[in-house]
Amino acid sequence: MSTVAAVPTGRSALTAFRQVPPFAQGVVRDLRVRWALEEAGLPYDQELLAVGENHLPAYRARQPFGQVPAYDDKDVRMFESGAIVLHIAERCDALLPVEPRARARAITWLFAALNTVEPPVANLAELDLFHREEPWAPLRRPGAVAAVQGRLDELAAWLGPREWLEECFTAGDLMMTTVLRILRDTDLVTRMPVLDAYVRRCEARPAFGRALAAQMAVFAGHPPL
Ligand SMILES: N[C@@H](CCC(=O)N[C@@H](CS)C(=O)NCC(=O)O)C(=O)O
Repeated sequence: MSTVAAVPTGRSALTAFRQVPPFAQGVVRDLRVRWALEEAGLPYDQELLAVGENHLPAYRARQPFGQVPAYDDKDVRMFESGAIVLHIAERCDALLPVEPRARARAITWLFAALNTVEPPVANLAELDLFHREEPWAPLRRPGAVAAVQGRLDELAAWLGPREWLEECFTAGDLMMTTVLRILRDTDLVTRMPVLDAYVRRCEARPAFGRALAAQMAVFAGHPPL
């Protein structure tokens, strides 16, 4: 019996920002959902939010933290990019293997990306993007870099000569790539040949190209902030 859940009957819709500062363009977290939908071959609509609209009560009823993305496929309304990607992945065989053990391993990597690698990465990004001028920033940064480097070393040691985190590309690779991309303004990933090649391999997937182009097209069509 197949473990692939039924494809949602309704067309999916995700929320995204109409405009963001240049440093965020191409890494806003709706990219993860767009990529998953592209890998799954599911068409989707986008609901674009103006700055501040994400904090209105109507939106918080959908996303309690006022963040993007939120998601709706007429079957279920969701928030949290990881949960949404997993939901989509469970409905197609492009992102999660059908074999139960391989499927569990792929889900493991999805959580590892979000729960083990992303926290130090996001901490460093916040420091660099939002607190760079604070007097305490230079004191904190070395420790923040060391925490990221530790995770990157461990990830590179796992990957070694592997093409993907497991036997084939899965939602785990999708999520890990979007996390590593947050470091794009540093050389932390690009100076590590294993990780640099891995990210490039994932980004070379046509579905990623379509997802990125779709996010960037929104910003190109709206006046800069
Ligand atoms: N854990 C959330 C994080 C979402 C998130 O941080 N979204 C950012 C854009 S990438 C956002 O909406 N920021 C606006 C805010 O927090 O006010 C997820 O993965 O969906």
